[in-house]
Amino acid sequence: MSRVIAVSNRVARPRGGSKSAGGLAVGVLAALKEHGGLWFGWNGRTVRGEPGDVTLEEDGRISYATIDLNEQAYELYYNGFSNTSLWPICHYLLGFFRYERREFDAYRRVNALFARKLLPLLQPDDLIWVHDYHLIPLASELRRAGARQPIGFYLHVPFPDIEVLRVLPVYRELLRSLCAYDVVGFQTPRDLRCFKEAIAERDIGGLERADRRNTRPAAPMHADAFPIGIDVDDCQALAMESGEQDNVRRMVRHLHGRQLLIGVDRLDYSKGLPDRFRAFARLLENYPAIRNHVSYLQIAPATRSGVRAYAEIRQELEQLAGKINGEFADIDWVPIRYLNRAFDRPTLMAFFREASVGLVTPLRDGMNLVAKEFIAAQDETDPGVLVLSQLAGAAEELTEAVLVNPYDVDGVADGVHRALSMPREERVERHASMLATLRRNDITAWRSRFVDALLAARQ
Ligand code: ADQ
Repeated sequence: MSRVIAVSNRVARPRGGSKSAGGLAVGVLAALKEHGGLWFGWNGRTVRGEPGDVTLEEDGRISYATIDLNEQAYELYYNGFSNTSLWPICHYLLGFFRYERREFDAYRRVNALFARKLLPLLQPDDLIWVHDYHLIPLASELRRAGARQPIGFYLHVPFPDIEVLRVLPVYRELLRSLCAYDVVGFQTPRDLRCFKEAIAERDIGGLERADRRNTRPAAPMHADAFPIGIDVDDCQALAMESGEQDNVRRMVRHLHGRQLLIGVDRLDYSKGLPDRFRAFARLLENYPAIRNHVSYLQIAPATRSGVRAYAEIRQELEQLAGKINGEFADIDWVPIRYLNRAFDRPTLMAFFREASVGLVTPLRDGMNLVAKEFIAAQDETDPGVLVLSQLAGAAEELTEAVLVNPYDVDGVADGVHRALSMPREERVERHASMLATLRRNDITAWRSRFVDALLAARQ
């Protein structure tokens, strides 16, 4: 059987099995376990000078190969081009977009470094699966260095409409790099359509296919939608098993019988948290009868603290939560509890199960696995309701959620109110239908479809 070689910016080494590995890591690890394989990427450490040799660690059938990155290269490649140019473009958030040529140069250099370090570890039968926007040029770099194996790319974030993409000065170069892959995968049919439209412009795909013929037998690039799923049974089991944990019981005790609204996100401006906080305030304003009967718990640990916009949003949220609590709190009631720290998966799943409403309102999201985990964690006989942004990839599958436009503060408030008052029969029906979708399209389906596409590319 062919080995699978997963490549991503960071290597997520699991500590404590499925209890600690989240979304993407679960899928990648399962593929590596089944086929045997290697996970290659950055180890999370920066160094002053040149990065040293690859560190190899074995764990059963999986090897982890990691490298350091130079401090300055990391700053330009990761905080710079990846997260200040590409991330905002892919999320249609042009107010956060900035472009610097030297950051793009560093991005290319880090991709070339990844290719150089990975090449000696490859075997002829390997299938290479590259993850996410940090590594778009990796296939061209690997081909240039002589790799002949099938190489696939999976984009976890949205692929933007061509008119948004055109804001990026180097968009053509990136499109050409994408066409150097044998398989290109997106979250949703919408992303796929946007990609096809973009490469049809000036026949970028055709040009690149002609280039590829010089290095390896020509085969048409296979582009498709592979919506990422979750391990439904695992989420369900964790939610049920963890209900008696001390932190879960403490959380429930403090509700004093109130209905729980929950949000769990990385602290990221694309997740729509300030608008969500405002929508919660609007809910209390527009529906005063529910004051003191609901409690909103928002969990959002900081990420990407090297990017200024991420520090700013943290401050904005602290101020907003303080203001809303100041305005609406009572002597026995704090409306919003905003926790700036991470919780392990068992605790999160148990929190989801306790909640009447799951709030997932990103301004744009590739998929959003929290939406799917929330559904999986519910008690099927008395489930909570998902209030979901129409602009998340998950909304294309979870059509029985209460769908809202995250920019429409009154609309979100109405959606939450509707969710809070939804009769049990309707909740059970909607939940059952979404759970069936999640089972059909779970994490195993996702990775086996992608690996099959890579195998087909070899033929
Ligand atoms: P993310 O933007 O990180 O991922 P998401 O899909 O919501 O977003 O979360 C990924 C995983 O992280 C989930 O398993 C979730 O439980 C966990 N997680 C999120 N917030 C957490 C918190 N506060 N504490 C602990 N765990 C938390 C990117 C794309 C998404 C896409 C995924 C997978 O932006 O659109 O769904 O990749 O492809």
